Amino acid sequence: MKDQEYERVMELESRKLAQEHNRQIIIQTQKEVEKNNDSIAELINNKLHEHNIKSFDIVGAIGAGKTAILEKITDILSQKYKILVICGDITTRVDADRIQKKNVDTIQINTGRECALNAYYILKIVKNIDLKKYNLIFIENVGNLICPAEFQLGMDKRIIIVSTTEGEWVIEKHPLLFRMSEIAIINKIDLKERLGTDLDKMVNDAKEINPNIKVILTSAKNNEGIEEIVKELNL
Ligand SMILES: Nc1nc2c(ncn2[C@@H]2O[C@H](COP(=O)(O)OP(=O)(O)OP(=O)(O)O)[C@@H](O)[C@H]2O)c(=O)[nH]1
Ligand SMILES: [Mg+2]
Repeated sequence: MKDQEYERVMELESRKLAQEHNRQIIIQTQKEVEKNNDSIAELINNKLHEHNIKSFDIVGAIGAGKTAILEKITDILSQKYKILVICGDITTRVDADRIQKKNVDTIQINTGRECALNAYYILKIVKNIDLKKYNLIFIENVGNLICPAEFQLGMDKRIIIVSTTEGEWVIEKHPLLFRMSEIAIINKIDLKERLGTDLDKMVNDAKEINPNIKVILTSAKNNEGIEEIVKELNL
């Protein structure tokens, strides 16, 4: 999208921000966010490409290990790249504080009652940071396997994370996000035996739902599969 279009959305957004104490305006804005989400996402992606930034959007079940995996991969990647991690949660900045220890910049978004981030949140960040500072952006979405499907965030690739503790049916029950993702991580394989989770079924389900998806088995606890994720990012 052209710079003019970017400026127009920025201007619109600034005006909304100025009015954010007006309840009625906030409600209108929410509707507009949903309507315009995809075009805002496209705009964000173009802006990141202009700055040669590669970007990844991580979604997954609550507690599947999104932050744990991010801690591990940023630990490796921060030796070579300048990284920003944006974390979405209903409340607290626990995840951002955890990842910040890995020598990367972090921004925590608290969504309140909303069960997913949307492009509007990300636009606010993109327009307020110096993009020249970064080569890589990761977003950890709110832990949820349903809501994030509604909102593209303007990242290059989506990574979905589930784990052995959610049971072997978790993938077949949530096909949409698997269809929309490029990489599927099945984490906590160190617990597979103890839980009796049928890992083969999980892998097969992911492949059946999306034959193009790359499935990676990991244990963030034991560092298994972490290098494979880094390789698959194709940086
Ligand atoms: N055994 C085991 N535990 C893990 C693994 N990965 C993460 N955990 C643990 O699982 C719990 C949740 O991990 P997080 O990384 O916070 O998960 P999350 O997906 O970011 O959670 P939310 O952001 O709250 O949705 C923590 O206690 C982790 O230590 C793993 O591979 N094996
Ligand atoms: Mg987390």
